[in-house]
Amino acid sequence: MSDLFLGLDCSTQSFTTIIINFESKEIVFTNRVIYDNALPQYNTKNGAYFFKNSVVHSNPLMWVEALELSFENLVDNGLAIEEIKVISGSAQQHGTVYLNKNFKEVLQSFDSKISLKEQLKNVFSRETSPIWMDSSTSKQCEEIRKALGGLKSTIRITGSNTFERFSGPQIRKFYQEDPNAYFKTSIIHLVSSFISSLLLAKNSPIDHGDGAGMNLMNIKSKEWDLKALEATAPNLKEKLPTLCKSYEIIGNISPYFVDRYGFSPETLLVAWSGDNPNSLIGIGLTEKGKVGISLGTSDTYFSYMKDLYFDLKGEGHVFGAPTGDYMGLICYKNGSLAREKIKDKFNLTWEEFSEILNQTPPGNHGKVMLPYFFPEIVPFVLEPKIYRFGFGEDDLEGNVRAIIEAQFLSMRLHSEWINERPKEIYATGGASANREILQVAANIFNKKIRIFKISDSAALGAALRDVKSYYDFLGKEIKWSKIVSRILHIQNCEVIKPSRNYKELYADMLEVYRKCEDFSLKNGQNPEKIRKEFIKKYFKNKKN
Ligand code: ADP
Ligand code: XUL
Repeated sequence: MSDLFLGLDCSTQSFTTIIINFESKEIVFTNRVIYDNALPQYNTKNGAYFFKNSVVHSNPLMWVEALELSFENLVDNGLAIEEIKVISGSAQQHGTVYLNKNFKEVLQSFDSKISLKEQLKNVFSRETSPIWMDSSTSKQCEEIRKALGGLKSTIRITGSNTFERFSGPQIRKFYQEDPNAYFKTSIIHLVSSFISSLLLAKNSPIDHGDGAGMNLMNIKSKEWDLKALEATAPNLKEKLPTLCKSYEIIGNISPYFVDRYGFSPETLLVAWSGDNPNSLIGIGLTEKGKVGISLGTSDTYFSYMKDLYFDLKGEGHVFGAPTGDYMGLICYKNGSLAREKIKDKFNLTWEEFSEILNQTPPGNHGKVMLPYFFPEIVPFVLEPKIYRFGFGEDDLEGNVRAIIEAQFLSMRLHSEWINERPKEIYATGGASANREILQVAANIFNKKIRIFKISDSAALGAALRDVKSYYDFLGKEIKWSKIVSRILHIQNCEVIKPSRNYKELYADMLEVYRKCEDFSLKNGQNPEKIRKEFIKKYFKNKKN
C-alpha cells in the first residue's frame, strides 16, 4: 500500500490528471483530456465558444464529462484508485457557473449507476459559463469601480482593479441582462468550486486564492466584501458559497465516486483553487525572489509575495497563495493563441517557428510589434489590433521574432510593480516545451530560466497541496519547501542561461517598446526617433 495524491486541473483547453507517490518521490500517472478532441459534441474551439461582442463562454457540462472521462481513464489504466488519500484540484480562474435550486437536491441524491452528466442536465440556470477570455463587461467594470470609490480604492479593497473577465462584473452583467435567470439562480460557483462540489456532493466553499479573482472578496480580511457585493448585484451574498483557506480539508469524497470508480470512502478532499495559485506551488514558488512564467492559453507572470503589494496602476492582480500568503500576477490573453496566429499565418510547424527564432538576431533589426490579436488585459486593449513598427505583416522572420520579443518585453515592463525582484524564473505551460522561445525570455529578463519537464504545473500544484494538507491533518507538519523539492527535483531541471551579450540591447529595447506602447495606446510621443537610434546602435551596418 502506498499513499497516493491526486491533482486535477480543469483548464481552458483540457482536463489534466496527475497522481503522485510522495514516499517514492514520483509522479506515477498523468493524463490529459483535450476538450475539442475528446468531446467534439460540445463544438468548442480551444475549449471555448467565441460569440460576438467579445463574449467568450464555455460549457460546464463539458467539464463534468471531462471529469468522468478522466476517472474512467484511471480505471482503464488499472490504477490503485483505493490508495488515493487526498484529491484537490485547479481550474481556470474567474469563470462562473450558475445553478438553480435543483442543484443541491441532485448533489444529495447522486445515483452511482447514472453518469454525472445525465444527472446534472437540469441544474443550470445559465447553460453556458462566461470564462476568463470574455471581455464584454466594460460597462459593469466601470459601475462597480465607481461604487467602490474609484480605481485605487477598488484595488485596495479587492486586490485588483475591476477586470472584464473577473467574476463580479460578469455576475453583474448577467443580472442586468437576464434578471429572471439571475433571480432563479440559487448558487454561483467558480469553475474550481463547481467541480469540487461534485466530488463532495454538496456545495463546496471557494478558496481565498480563486476568491481573490472575483472583485468580491476583501483581500485583507479574506471575507466577502459587503460593499463589493452590493455594487455587483442584489442578494448576492445568499447566492455565493462560503470562503475558505486554500489548504482546508472540506470533507470526504462522495459515495458516488466510491461506488462508481473504486475510491476509498476515506479519501479526503482539499479545497480547489485557481490555476495560477496552483501553479505557484506546482513550480515550487514558496519563497521570496522566485518568479514563474506560465505559457499556456493565457501567458502569466507570477510571483510569491510574503507581503501585500498593490499595482495601483491597475494592471496586475493580487491573489491568495496556497501557503496562506499572497501572490502577484499579470495575465495576458495574447499568449499561445497569439503565437499560433503567426505560426499558422505562415504555415509553420513549431520546429520551423523555433528555427526562425534561432536564425534572427535579438533586437529584430528594430522591428517592434504590439500583438493584440485578441482584446488584451495588460496593457488594457479592448479592440484587437496589431501594431507593427518598421515592418509589414508579410515579413515572415520579422513577425516570428517580433511576437516573441513583444510578449516578454511586455512582461518585463508590466511586472515592475511586484516588489519581489526575480533571482531566477521558472517556466511552465504548453509553450515552455519550446527552448527557443525560452531563450528569448532568458535574454530579455537577463535571468536564468528553469524549465519543468512537466508542463502540467497546475495539476501538480493541486497534488502537492494534497500532501501538505494531509500531513498537517495527521499532525505531522512538513514545510512547503520540503514538499515541493521532494517531487519537483528543481536541481535537475534544464536551465536556459541568458546571453550576457544582449543585456544592454534588451534594456534599450525595453525603452523602445515602452515608447511604442505609449504612442499607440496613450497618445504618447512618436517612438520613431528612439527606434531609429536603437537600430543605429545595434544594426548600423544592416538596412532596416
Ligand atoms: P491550458 O492549460 O491553458 O489549456 P497549455 O498550458 O496546455 O494550455 O498550453 C497549450 C498551448 O501550448 C497550445 O495552445 C500551443 O500553442 C502551445 N504549445 C504546445 N507545444 C508548443 C511548442 N512546441 N512551442 C510553442 N507552443 C507550444
Ligand atoms: C488569470 C487568468 C488566466 C486564467 C486561465 O487571471 O485570467 O490565467 O486563470 O488560465
